[in-house]
Amino acid sequence: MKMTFRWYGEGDSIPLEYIKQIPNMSGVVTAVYDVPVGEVWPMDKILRLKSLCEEKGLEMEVIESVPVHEDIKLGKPTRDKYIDAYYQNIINLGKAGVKCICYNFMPVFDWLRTNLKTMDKDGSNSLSYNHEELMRLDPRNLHLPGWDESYTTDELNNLLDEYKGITKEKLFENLVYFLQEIMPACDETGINMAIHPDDPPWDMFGLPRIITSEESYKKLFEAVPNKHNGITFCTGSLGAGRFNDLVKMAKEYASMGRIGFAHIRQLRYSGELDFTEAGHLTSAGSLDIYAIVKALVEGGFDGYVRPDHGRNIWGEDGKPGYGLYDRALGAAYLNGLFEAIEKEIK
Ligand code: DNO
Repeated sequence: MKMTFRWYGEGDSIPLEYIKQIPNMSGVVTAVYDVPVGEVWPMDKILRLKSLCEEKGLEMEVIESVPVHEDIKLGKPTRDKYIDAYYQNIINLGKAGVKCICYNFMPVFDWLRTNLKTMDKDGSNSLSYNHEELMRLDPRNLHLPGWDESYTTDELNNLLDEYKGITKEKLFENLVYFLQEIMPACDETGINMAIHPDDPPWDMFGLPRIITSEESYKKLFEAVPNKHNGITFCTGSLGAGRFNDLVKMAKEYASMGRIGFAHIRQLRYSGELDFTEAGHLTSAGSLDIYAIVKALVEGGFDGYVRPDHGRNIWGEDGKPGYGLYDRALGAAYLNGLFEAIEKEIK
């Protein structure tokens, strides 16, 4: 495995140097953030990011994310021009030495939480999700914090209307269409696409979500068998669904060579659908992180890993989920797990 760390580009308050100082950091996971969704990322912007990383001794082999334009998810006639741009992005990123692209296919919203600063009794705080609270929100007048993309109220309402006819089946067909169109760019560059699961893994505000469970992956791999059609195994997203057997899934998809990227994060269940994010250690939450890492290693996983969402600790007031300290602790813990398990298995 290669240990990596998410870095939000030049706007990130965490210096690359600090990231490099975390033991075993091979590189960062980043993106070009100032080009509108659906457009081609200029080569000079990509190369600038890469050289900033390399100056600090870090690789830039994983991009998270190249966002997918809503017209592609909606299957609108305009999708083809956005797919062409996506195709070109893959080619450009391949030229810059990128090996893996993380993306998602969630309609309108990326990950959703109801509280970004849930206090723990130890003084740390983290993200949490309360289903009833979410259900009480008016999707037509939403002001949830933490989205990767924000819309004006009008834009949001128009988009929600456009999704009215989009069933899960239709959305899945649109995903398959997109993947089939871009796979030649992956064959050419060797880049692995790694779809991020829906977070949390159930429908939101009547919008379909399709990457949620074992059944989704079965359909996904059957529909697009190309080896570059891979996944981001995100323990926190999939793990929010108690129906998911993460150990079994990790082993199975790693053995199939489908896991390009692993996001490792911990959560603590507080209700059937409710959870609070926690420190990465197994004993800190409800997911058996040790067993998941073991399953990955036993399955022959050799992709990228990053410690996902950390808490705010030691007085840090970081970007929600993406402060320095707790993610660094998470990386150290994961490094230890991987080393121990890999040596044991050999
Ligand atoms: C949240 C992240 C997601 C992820 C995207 C991938 O912390 O894991 O925002 O980057 O869903 O496209």
